[in-house]
Amino acid sequence: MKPTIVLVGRPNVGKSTLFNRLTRSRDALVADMPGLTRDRHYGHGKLGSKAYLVVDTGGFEPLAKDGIMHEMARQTEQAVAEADAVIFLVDGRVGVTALDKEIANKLRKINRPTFVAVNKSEGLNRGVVVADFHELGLGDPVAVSATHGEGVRSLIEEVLEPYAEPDEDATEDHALKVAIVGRPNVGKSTMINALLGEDRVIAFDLPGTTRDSIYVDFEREDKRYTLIDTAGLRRKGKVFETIEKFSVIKTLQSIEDANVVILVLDARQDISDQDAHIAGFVVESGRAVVVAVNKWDGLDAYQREQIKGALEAKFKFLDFANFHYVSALNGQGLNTVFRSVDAAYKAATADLSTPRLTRALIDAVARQSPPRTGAFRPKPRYAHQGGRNPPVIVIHGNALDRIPDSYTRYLEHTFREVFKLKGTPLRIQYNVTENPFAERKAPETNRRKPKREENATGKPARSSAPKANGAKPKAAAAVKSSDTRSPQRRQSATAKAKGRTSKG
Ligand SMILES: Nc1nc2c(ncn2[C@@H]2O[C@H](COP(=O)(O)OP(=O)(O)OP(=O)(O)O)[C@@H](O)[C@H]2O)c(=O)[nH]1
Ligand SMILES: [Mg+2]
Repeated sequence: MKPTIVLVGRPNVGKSTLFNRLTRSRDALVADMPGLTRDRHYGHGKLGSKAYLVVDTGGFEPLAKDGIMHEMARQTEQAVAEADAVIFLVDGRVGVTALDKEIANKLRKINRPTFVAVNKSEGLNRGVVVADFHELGLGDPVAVSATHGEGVRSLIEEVLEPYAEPDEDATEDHALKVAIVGRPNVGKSTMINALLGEDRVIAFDLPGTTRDSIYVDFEREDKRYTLIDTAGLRRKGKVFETIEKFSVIKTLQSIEDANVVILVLDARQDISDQDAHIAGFVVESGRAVVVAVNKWDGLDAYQREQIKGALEAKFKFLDFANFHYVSALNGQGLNTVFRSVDAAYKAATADLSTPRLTRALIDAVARQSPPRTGAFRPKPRYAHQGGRNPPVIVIHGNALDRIPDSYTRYLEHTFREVFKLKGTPLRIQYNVTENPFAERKAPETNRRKPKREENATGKPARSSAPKANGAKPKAAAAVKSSDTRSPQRRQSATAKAKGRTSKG
C-alpha cells in the first residue's frame, strides 16, 4: 500500500507550498477532465518508482478556537494518527515558537514517524538554521525550501526509506479487491451489511492499529471478493457491525489498494464537494469504478429524473462508468452493481492486441482525420497497448503532438466502443519519436514551445504537453509495447509523455 505522508505545522509555514511541490508532477494526468474538481488537501506524489499520498492539514479546521492557538485540530490529529509518516514543517526565518512546541508535544504523544523540516531556509546556513529546532525533541531537523525545492528530495527519500520499491512481479490475488467508498451517511454501512448478510463470509481480518484497513473475504454468486473496509467494520460475535466513521486517508488508501471501487452516492442529498473530491480521487488513481446511487427506494418518477440529470451533469468526468440506482436497505440492485464490478475489472485488465488497435485507429482516422494545424497534418499510423489497469493506448505516427484534445477524445471514444471498455479509465499517449525529418519541414515559427514544469526535486520535469518535433522525446519513447511496469510507473511515464484520463 502507498505510504501516506501528512504535513503539519502552524499557519503560514509553507505546508501548501510544499504540498504543491510534492504533488505537482501528477497534476497533468487528470487536469483536462471536464467537471473534475480536485481537493487541494490530498494528492498523489512520486519519487523515483516510489509512490505516496500526501495530506496537507492546513485549513482543515481553524486552529484558533477561544483564542487558543495551540489546539491541534481534531481532523489533524486523526490524519496524524492514520499517517505512515509526518512532516512537521517549521519556519526557519522565525525560529521556534510556542505553537511549534505545542504541536511537537502532541506529535510526540501520537508517536508516528516524524520528520522536522525547517522551511524557508534558502540562502541561509543549513547548520545554523536547524540548530534551534533540536529542542523540539523530534530528531534531527532538516533544512528545506518549499518554494525553491532545496532539500525536499532528500527529505522525501528519508521519509520513504522504510518503504520498498513496488514489486513489479507481484502476482494478482485470486479474489477481486473491492473498496466501497463515499462520504458519511450515504449508506456504505448498510450496503456492507446487506452484502455480508446475504453472502458467505470466508475470512475477516481484524485491524491491528487505527491505520490498518479491514479486509473481508466473501463469496457472491460463486465468485470471491475481498471487501476493503472504509466505514469502520467490527465483528460483534457472529454479526458485523459498521460504525460510520469517516476517514479520508483510509478512503484514499483503500482506493489505491482496490481493483475496483464502488463509489456510493446518496440520491436524497445534493452532490457535495466531498462526493466530488472522492470521485476525483478515484479518477486520479486510475482505478476501475462503478457508481451506486443509493436510497433510490421511495422516490417518485419525477424525482428520479431530476436526480439522474443532476448526477450526469456533475459527474461528466465519470461517464465511462456504469451508474446503478440501488437501495442498500432493501438489497435492491446490488447484483447489477457486482456484475458491473466484474465487467469493469475485465475492461481495466483487458489485453488489446496491436492489430486490432491499429485497425480501430485506422478506421477512426478514415472516418475523420485529425485537423491540420499550420503546416502540419497529424498522421496516426499504428497503436499498441502500453499498459493495463488502467489501459494505456500508445499511438505512433507523425506530428501527433499537434492533435487537439477534442480529437483525442474522439479516439478514446472509438477505442471504448470497439473494445467495450466500460468502467475503466483509459489513457491515450502519443509517441512522438517518429518522423525524424519533421524539424526540416517544420517552419520554426509554428513550433509550440514545450511547457516546463518542476517536480519534487526542484529540477524542471518533462511537461505533460507533447514535445515539439525538435525536442528530444525521451519520455514518450520510454513506453514500450511490452509494458510490465507497475501501474505507478506506467502512470508516471504517462504523465511525462502525453497522458490523460479518458472520459469516453
Ligand atoms: N522564502 C520562502 N517562503 C516560503 C517558502 N515556502 C512557503 N513560503 C511562503 O510562506 C507563505 C505561506 O505559505 P503557505 O504554503 O501558504 O503556508 P501554509 O503552511 O500552507 O499556511 P496555512 O495553510 O495557512 O496553515 C507564502 O507566502 C509562501 O510563499 C520557502 O521555502 N521560502
Ligand atoms: Mg495552506
